[in-house]
Amino acid sequence: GKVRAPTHIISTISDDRGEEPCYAGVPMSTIVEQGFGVGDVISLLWFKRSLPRYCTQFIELTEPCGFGQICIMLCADHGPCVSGAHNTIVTARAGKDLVSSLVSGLLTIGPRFGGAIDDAARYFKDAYDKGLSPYEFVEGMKKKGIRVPGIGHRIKRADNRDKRVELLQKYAHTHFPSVKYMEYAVQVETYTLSKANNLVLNVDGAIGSLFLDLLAGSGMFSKQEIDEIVDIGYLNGLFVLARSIGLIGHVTKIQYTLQFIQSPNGMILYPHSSQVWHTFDQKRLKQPLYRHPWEDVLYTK
Ligand code: Q5B
Repeated sequence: GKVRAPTHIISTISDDRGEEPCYAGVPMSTIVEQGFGVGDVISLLWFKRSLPRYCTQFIELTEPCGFGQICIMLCADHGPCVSGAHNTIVTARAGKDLVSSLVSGLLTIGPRFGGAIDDAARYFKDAYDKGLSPYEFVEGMKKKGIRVPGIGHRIKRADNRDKRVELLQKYAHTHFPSVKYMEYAVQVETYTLSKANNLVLNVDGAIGSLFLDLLAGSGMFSKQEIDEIVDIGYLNGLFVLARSIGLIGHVTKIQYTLQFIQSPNGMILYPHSSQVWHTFDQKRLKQPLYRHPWEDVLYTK
């Protein structure tokens, strides 16, 4: 009989062989006709199922809202001074292209900056499921020499909370059937704030704990599937996806061609809106090669 040659790749999330591409079995036309959003597409391609609207809206933070979109919108940018944007700007100013500038910023995402979501979910889940008090959890982490992922921020303080965290919490309180993991994270924050003023629940910790609530509360994942998602680590992808929007913004900007027309009185600028092109924001601003000032470096032996 026929023998199937062994394949080199296994794919379960998308298929472009038929008349139209499918995401987790859902044809593109259905996605468009039924008004799916980015959160729905993330649900299909990351979790291989259509999640309820409140979940996808959380991803999107749209109205009516899904978790994914909320996360994406709130994490899209946080100014030029954070690690990722700084790298992207320096790279663009070195004359590099969009993709190089983008990835140089993305490469800074990790345990300290933006990439603490998966670990926050792992550690909060483990501590909550084991019934550890915030004191036992935080002091246990300290003994192991591990910083609590999702706690702490360079500029946010107890008296200057992160608005993004508040918005995510508000959304979840309104739409999620249960916010037990987030409430646990808040109890942890209460304890860490008694130690230092900047040990707030940060945006990574808020998303990590709330995603646990989303997975547990949606009723669409078995306990084993939740453990696998948390174990594999999907959630930093939300920050990567979102921050790519901001990083690209730091590099590129849509600019209108200005047509110079000579008038009898001198030069007049007429915006010619039909011609639009992308140019480097940093180039548009005529920013030179970046060099850090000596005065800002402590040279020491
Ligand atoms: N301490 C975030 O630290 C930061 C502690 C802690 C126990 C902790 C730090 C941290 C965990 C990782 C995390 C996500 C590095 C942050 C983000 C996105 C962003 C960024 C933006 C955006 C800040 C001073 C003392 C030391 C430490 C102790 C600090 N954190 N203890 N658990 N978690 N957090 N990252 O201010 O006794 O003096 O040795 O690693 O969740 O990235 O906007 O900037 O959208 O772009 O540099 O929001 O918290 O403080 O390192 O000088 O530590 O606090 O052990 O104690 P700092 P350090 P001691 S959100």
